[in-house]
Amino acid sequence: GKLEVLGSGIGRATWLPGEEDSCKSFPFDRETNANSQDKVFRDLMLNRDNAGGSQGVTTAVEKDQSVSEAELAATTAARGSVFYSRLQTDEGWWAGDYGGPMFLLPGLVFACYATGVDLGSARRSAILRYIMNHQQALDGGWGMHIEGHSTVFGSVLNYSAARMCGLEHDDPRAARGREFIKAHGGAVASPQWAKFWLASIGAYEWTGVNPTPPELWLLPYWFPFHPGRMWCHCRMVYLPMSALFGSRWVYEDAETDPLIASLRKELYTNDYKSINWGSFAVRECISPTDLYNPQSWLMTAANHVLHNTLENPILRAVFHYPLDALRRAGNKFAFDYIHAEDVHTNWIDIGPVNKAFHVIANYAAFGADSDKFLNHIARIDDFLWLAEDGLKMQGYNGSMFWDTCFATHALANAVVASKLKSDQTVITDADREHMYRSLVKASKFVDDMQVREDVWERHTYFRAESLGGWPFSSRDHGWPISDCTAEGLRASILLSTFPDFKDDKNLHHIPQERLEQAVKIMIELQNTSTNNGWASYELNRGYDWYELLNPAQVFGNIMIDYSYVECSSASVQALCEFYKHFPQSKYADAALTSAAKGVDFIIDIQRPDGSWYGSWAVCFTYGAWFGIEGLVAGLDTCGDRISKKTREAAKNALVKGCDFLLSMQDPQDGGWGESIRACAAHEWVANEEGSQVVNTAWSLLAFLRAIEYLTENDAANSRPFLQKLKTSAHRASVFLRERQLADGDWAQEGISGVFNHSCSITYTAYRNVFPIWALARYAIVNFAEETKK
Ligand code: LAN
Repeated sequence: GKLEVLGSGIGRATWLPGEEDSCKSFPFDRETNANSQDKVFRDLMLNRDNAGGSQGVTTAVEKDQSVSEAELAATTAARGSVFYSRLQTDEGWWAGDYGGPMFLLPGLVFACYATGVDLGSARRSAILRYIMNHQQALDGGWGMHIEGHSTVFGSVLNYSAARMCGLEHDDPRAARGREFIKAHGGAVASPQWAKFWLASIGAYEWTGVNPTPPELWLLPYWFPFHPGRMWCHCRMVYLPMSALFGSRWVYEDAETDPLIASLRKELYTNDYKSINWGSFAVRECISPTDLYNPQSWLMTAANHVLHNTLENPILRAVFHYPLDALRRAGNKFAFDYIHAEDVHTNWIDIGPVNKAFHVIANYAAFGADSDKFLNHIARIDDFLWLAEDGLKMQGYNGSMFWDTCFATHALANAVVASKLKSDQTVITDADREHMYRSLVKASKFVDDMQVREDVWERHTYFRAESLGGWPFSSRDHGWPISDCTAEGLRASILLSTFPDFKDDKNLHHIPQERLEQAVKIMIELQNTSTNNGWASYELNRGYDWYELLNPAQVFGNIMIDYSYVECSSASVQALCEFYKHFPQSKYADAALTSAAKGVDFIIDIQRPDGSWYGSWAVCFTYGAWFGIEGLVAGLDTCGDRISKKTREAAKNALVKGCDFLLSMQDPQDGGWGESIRACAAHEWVANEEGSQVVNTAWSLLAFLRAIEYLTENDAANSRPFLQKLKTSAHRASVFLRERQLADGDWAQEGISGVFNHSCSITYTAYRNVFPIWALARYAIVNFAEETKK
């Protein structure tokens, strides 16, 4: 029967059940490009009966001498928009492949296997297809993410999951996988998280897992180290880990299941029974292939001490009364907390890792027939996505809201650009109408997605305020994020003030009061006691030294929520935008003060070479786009809230930022191309395949903002520099145009997103949204110039 889904269900991207086979109709060759083109979904959307409107017949402007680059850019943006709006769902959002990490799907497969959830043969075979598609031709292993080198982490998890989905022991691909695993030390050499997962299914022993004691939840919050002070993603993964560790949960049939017995042989170089699980050597063993973030001496010492005291069976027997009571209390809090997180997120959960763990935790605590467990099963499809490479687990329950905000800017700018040159038909009326309708639909979704209340018992469960915020995916998920709130606010203001929409009854205007709620939450999220920047979900609650206790080995900088240029710039921009449109609001003044302080942060974290490190997408082009947009927003709006000195510093930072980008532009094709490896290296790494549209669009957007600002405020002094920027922008526009495909799409190039410095994540929307946005802006800025002349 159909499982009941809690929550509104709006923005739920689960069109795929029953369609699992359709990936077979599209070729996928990892060796050419590890990224799928997201063809399955796009094909489905393009062929809908109700796709309506234009079929992308926007008049192409012939490339002759009389047509300016700006006109060509406007046309290309319009064509791109018409195509992209055909991918919009009826609820007004855009979705796309949000895969990339390779360590998520196995968690879900393990959880379902161990709790007896049948994913169905269609899903299983599409999952198997995905895993085998991403086995590396080079060495037979699997990476941590689709563009990464093979690791023991990726390999033991994917190998085991593939076996659960029907990969035969004697299949030559399985043999190659085993070969890689064994050559690198077997499952004993895998990082903490893999050991944890394997222990849950009974293919590793709990005594060989470094402790994640649930007792830590019982510490008082004023204690300097408390899990409630950790970055929410770290906290929410540690949570079920502590509960499952605390109860040493193991798949009940592990001892009799032939597949588990076989995995115990397949994943190890030695006889399973002979392994000295509790030894330091086994617990701390990790393959060099996996070690992005070597564990600190402090963490090693803490592991050792905890393992030999709190987890020592003899000590536990002797002091069983206090120790068991503590463990029971720790477990109880952890399971209550798990339930609260389920309620807060309508059983979606904050991310894919705790989602899979919570499936097990609910099974363990409440049983297979409980509503609580079944509510989870009903929300599994939210995380699955089907593309040419197969069925994958996404990094979140989607990126719907985030993508919709950016699409709104892109489309709105394309509409404006298409109307500036009335003597030249850059777009048909039918197509423009189509774009309007798309924006109107988006306005409903933006409205729908704003969070309307704080979560239940939020203080007990370390939750910040939610009322007025916007999430990254959907309101059912509900965790608000600083920059998603900022983008939501910006998109709402843009839509509400869009000149052509004044009388459109269908447009959703968010009332001022609710916009103020968003402003309030953003002001509260500024880290005023440290650096005046914005972190992702919450205020920074911990300390830098928490990183010494990072147990993950494969990720860096995950322990606390740091201030980021992206989150800070988006917040500054949104607060400025709010001030401009609502100067009478009771929050206007506070918004401006907050934005002005934010400018300091953006200046402070610029690196000496003029670059900004982008933490959530690849990498310095993304950082520069935010850095520059944030600075200009502040300079334009904050008036005397910014001191003379800061104003000078901001201008210098702007020029330095542009200089950095100029130095990285490809002299041949005028584009920019950055590799995902830049994120781990913390320095510019050129993309091996050359320039890419997404990096180029970010750079172009940054330049256009700088050009506008300098032309307006400093034209006399910066003439030669402006000329450089304009020439460079022209070349970038040509590059973006020439990469557009005949139907208005752009090809998926290298992966765009990243998290925790080391793992890539797919944003398929970016290849459409950013070129459209940048080209449209290019047209608008240049038409303005032409008119002035
Ligand atoms: C995301 C996705 C969105 C992203 C932005 C809003 C773009 C960013 O500006 C702030 C950080 C945020 C919210 C973000 C944080 C880390 C996430 C949640 C992810 C990259 C999506 C997946 C990732 C999550 C941690 C993956 C699960 C893996 C673990 C190691 C727990």
